[in-house]
Amino acid sequence: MRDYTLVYARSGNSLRAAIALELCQLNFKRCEISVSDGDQKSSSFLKLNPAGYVPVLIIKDNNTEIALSQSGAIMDFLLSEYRSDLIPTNTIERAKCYSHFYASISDIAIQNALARYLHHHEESSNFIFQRMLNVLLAEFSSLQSGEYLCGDKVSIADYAHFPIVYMREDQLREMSDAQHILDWLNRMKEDPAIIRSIEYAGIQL
Ligand SMILES: N[C@@H](CCC(=O)N[C@@H](CS)C(=O)NCC(=O)O)C(=O)O
Repeated sequence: MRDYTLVYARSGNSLRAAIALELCQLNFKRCEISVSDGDQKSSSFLKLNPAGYVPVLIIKDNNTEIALSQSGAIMDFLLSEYRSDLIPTNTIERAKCYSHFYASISDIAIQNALARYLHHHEESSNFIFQRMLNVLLAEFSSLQSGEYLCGDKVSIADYAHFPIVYMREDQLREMSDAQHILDWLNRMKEDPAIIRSIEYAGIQL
């Protein structure tokens, strides 16, 4: 019998991990920390993740305990284990789906964070934000052929993308070419797992 604890803050990457846990309908403990108070730099947290980032999923399995960092790894682990219906079985379909998944947790998430961290440097922040939007628009161009990123069925790719689209909803509303992304966002917001996770880990900018 495994025991799970999510160490998280109100943040996009934490929301991704929370969504994965909620999708699996697992009983898990929640441990919220405050990034603005610097809790992620405390010695107890650094023992879990020496990089000092949330989220961390603590997995206790019999006598072993693993602290798993990286929201993408947490989501991939949990959905592979408990919700493999959200991951295509066909290897080509799966590769296409993971291309979206990795874009969300690498290119988009990193540029989203940098645009936030550099808000005192308006020009640099806007430059990075525009680059992030370009990737986002490219990612969601596939929505023209279906309701979700990998076709007509929701998948791990949609759940991985949700946090940053949700976070940036107001900015997307100001754009003339993002209505299809907002429509997707509204569909995703009806998902019970997303509703539950937003309650404790959600953040909009
Ligand atoms: N690639 C990591 C990024 C984690 C990350 O950047 N976490 C942020 C919150 S969203 C954090 O802990 N920041 C603390 C800090 O910058 O000191 C993931 O997906 O989990």
